[in-house]
Amino acid sequence: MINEKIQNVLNAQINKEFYSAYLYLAMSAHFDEIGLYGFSNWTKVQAKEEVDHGMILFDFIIERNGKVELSQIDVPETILGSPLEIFEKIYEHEKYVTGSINCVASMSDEECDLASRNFIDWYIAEQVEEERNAYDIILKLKMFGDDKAALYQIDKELKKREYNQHNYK
Ligand code: OFO
Repeated sequence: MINEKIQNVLNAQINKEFYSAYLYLAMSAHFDEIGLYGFSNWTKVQAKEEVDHGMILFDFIIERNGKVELSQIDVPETILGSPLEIFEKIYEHEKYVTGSINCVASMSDEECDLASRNFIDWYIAEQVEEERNAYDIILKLKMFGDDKAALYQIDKELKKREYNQHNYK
């Protein structure tokens, strides 16, 4: 059975993953409103992945005979700014989530909960990818974002992102 301290941080992490989904959905709606449909697609796909992240935690707590406790999801901030500013926010947010995942890992070590420690490794690797994906788009936007034709090309590229369900096992 999972210990209570780890159960609490995993439940808190579920909330953070679903908040992330809300945040990306708010961004997706904003990009739709201004006609950047590729950016909208990219952030919508990301929102679905965040739901997967939350559900993997949900299933793990149950698998460990623990108790899932869902809490209120905050309303995401109003999304304003250029695509570059929004992706800088995404990068900051993902760095925050990485910090939170790292805390779950070190707490699992402290509590000698090796099953949770092993489980959270998947998230540690996932966060490397999440940060890199956002950073990669920031680099493109910094290089070409002021040029409307280039922005149109980046938007077309982001339209190609497809959702693939994330599974832990
Ligand atoms: Fe779940 O990784 Fe982003 O927030």
